[in-house]
Amino acid sequence: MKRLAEARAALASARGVVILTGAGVSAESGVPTFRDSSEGLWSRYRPEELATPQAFRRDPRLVWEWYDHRRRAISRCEPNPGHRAIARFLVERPDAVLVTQNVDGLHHRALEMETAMLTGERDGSPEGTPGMDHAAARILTLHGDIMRVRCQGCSYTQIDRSPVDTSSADSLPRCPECDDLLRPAVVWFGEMLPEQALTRAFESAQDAEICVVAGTSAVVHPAASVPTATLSGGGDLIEVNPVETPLTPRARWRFPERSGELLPRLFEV
Ligand code: BV8
Ligand code: ZN
Repeated sequence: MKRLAEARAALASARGVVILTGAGVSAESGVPTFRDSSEGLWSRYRPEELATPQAFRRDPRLVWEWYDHRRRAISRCEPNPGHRAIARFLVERPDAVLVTQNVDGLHHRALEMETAMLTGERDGSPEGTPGMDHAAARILTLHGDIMRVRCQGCSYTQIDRSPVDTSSADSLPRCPECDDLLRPAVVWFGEMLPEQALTRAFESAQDAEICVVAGTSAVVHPAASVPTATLSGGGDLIEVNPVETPLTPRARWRFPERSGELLPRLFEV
């Protein structure tokens, strides 16, 4: 389609590309999006009520039950073609930066798969594509990692994929250093985003000529403001989302398609 050819040409000639992703990019991997992860069992709570420090203080068992449910679901999911296309673009384009709101780790797993494939294509020769080694450093994770836990009392933190025993408040995971409660190492509503990642996200967006926004309702801030930094720097937006969002009116190209279908066609180098 003509608009896709135009958007692809703009990406090819752009100096600096930032990609912002949200839960919609993981939907085709079977990860419930943030709004609909409040389906079924969770329909009586809004995520904004569970993903808060107040909710954890009030009822840590309930909050851990919700996260344990999501962690188990995510551990059964694989990166989809949308994740793979973004990962390959990051490797091929050292001027590309990925900013993600997702906490499922699927972008990193997609990059590992692409890197293994590209290295394999070079029959495992040590040097990869120039962009390969530092591509992971160009993935900025704004809202944390659902498979990581951290202590609410000290600096202890650890990747821990094991199921959580939420049968009682006493069975919840505790810190091996100070015995305080452990919590999911994600950013809750009302909490600050990681300073360095957020600063780099806005700086990259300001300098970018194009920001691709995929799979986000663009209502959670400050992440949703990243694309506007590209606009105020004179750049353009490409939006990929079956549903309109507050950014839609400002997108120069908009593709109401699913990201798993459209991104491989948009990014194929
Ligand atoms: C902070 C981790 C301040 C936890 C998450 C009023 C105005 C502006 C801001 C605020 C306000 N009131 C309050 C705030 C601040 C608040 C906020 O933005 N609230 C919103 C609800 C209004 N923000 C915060 O609290 C942030 N912190 O501001 O701190 C501060 C200042 C000083 C001192 C201290 C503090 C922290 C926000 C981070 C919250 N944590 N996640 C967890 O995951 O459990 S946010 C959560 O929402 C997820 O990370 C998720 O990614 C994110 C956004 O949702 P989306 O990713 O967009 O997912 P969603 O389901 O909404 O949409 C999916 C989209 O995909 C849809 O559009 C759908 O159409 C599309 N889609 C579906 N399938 C596909 C698809 N697209 C393509 N292909 C498909 N196949
Ligand atoms: Zn501790």
